[in-house]
Amino acid sequence: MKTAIVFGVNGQDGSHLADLLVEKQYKVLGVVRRSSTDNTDRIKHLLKNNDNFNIVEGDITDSSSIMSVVNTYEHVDEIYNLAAQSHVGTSFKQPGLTWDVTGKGCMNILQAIVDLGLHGTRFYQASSSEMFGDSYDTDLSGEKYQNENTRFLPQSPYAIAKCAAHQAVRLYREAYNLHASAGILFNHEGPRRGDNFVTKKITNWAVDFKLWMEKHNLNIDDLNPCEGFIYGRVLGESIPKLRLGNLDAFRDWGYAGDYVEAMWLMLQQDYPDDYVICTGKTYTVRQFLDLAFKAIGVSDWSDYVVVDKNFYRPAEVDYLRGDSSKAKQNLGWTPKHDLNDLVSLMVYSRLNEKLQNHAGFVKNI
Ligand code: NAP
Ligand code: G4F
Repeated sequence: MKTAIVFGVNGQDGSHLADLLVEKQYKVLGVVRRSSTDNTDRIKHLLKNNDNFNIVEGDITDSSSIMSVVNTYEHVDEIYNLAAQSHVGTSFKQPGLTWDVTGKGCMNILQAIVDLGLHGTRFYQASSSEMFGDSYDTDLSGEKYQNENTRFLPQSPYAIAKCAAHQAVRLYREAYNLHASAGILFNHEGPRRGDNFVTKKITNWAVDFKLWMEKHNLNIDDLNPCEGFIYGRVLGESIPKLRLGNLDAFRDWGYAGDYVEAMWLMLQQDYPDDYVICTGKTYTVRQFLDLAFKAIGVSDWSDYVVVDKNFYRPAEVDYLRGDSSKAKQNLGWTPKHDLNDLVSLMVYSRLNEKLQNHAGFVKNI
């Protein structure tokens, strides 16, 4: 039986990857930071039902903690580093912490692999399209894109830390002959996405808005949007508007469940390498809003959304659209879901979650 260690297992991607590895009959050890409250919501279903899935406490900023985690199994086939301070906006407010976790944390794991002499262990690093920042290439039709050959021009402390980690993977691969690969993943989302990323913030709000209208038996014509609130027919019936930052940024959004398959495929190759993983299509946040509101039956969201400068970042990444031809050719990987699927999935699972929670069911999406 193959063994894998997943750092960041309770995050969005970590939980999808753990599902995939368990399905492939791996014995999986997930690493979770200590928390004063329960932080295992996304992996509860695995903890309950699977003997081949276990978790252990650990922190990638602490080398001794990594050493003891990595030593748990006699032989580790694969180590995935998905742990990070992963919010770009937060990285401007906590640059030091972001550097320690998102940058140095990766180096700590690589060094542990070297120090423990784990030459048979394969390593995956979660690199990011944020590393491209303001940089792009242009294809023959004049369209902008980024691939493995596009230079990095990071625009946030997060992206700088990811670039450092990415370079560490290349160096350790060359210097120590490690089977270490990096997936340069473009934005990927789904029902398990953290609540403060833009897609989740929008789909959660849209569903809550729909349920609020239903609860109070309101139609669009009954609504009175003014200042930061939307009012209903009677006093006390109100809901705060959705507050967002820059609506004009372009992102290449895919489904997280598809992207973890690419991570696994990278570690099944004879040779380690770096791969761009994306859909190849790009949309603005504004277009994402259109789709999410359409999914709840609202054609014009402009009265319900406030553009709030507090959600702007000191520097923005304006345009991301990937080209994953290399992954298609070498890994046989292509995304299975498009943006319409993604929006439906996020909207309907939020609806499900709200209705099931209401009826007292346990959520497991
Ligand atoms: P996420 O949901 O924020 O998960 C990050 C995970 O890292 C969480 O489990 C978090 O645990 C853990 N973590 C944070 N600090 C840690 C520390 N010091 N030691 C150990 N674990 C720590 O992020 P995600 O969306 O799943 O992304 C997974 C990885 O891919 C991240 O490295 C992210 O930067 C990268 N990435 C993501 C995307 C995307 O669009 N999702 C695209 C490109 C790259 P807590 O729950 O305790 O915070
Ligand atoms: O959802 P976001 O916070 O994702 P962002 O910044 O693109 O980063 C995500 O994808 C990266 C891969 O490219 C990952 F490496 C990273 O870990 C993370 O998963 O923001 C998307 C866009 C940005 O342009 C942001 O300025 O949405 C814009 N936005 C507008 N209003 C907002 C908001 N973003 C957030 N989080 N919250 C808002 O209210």
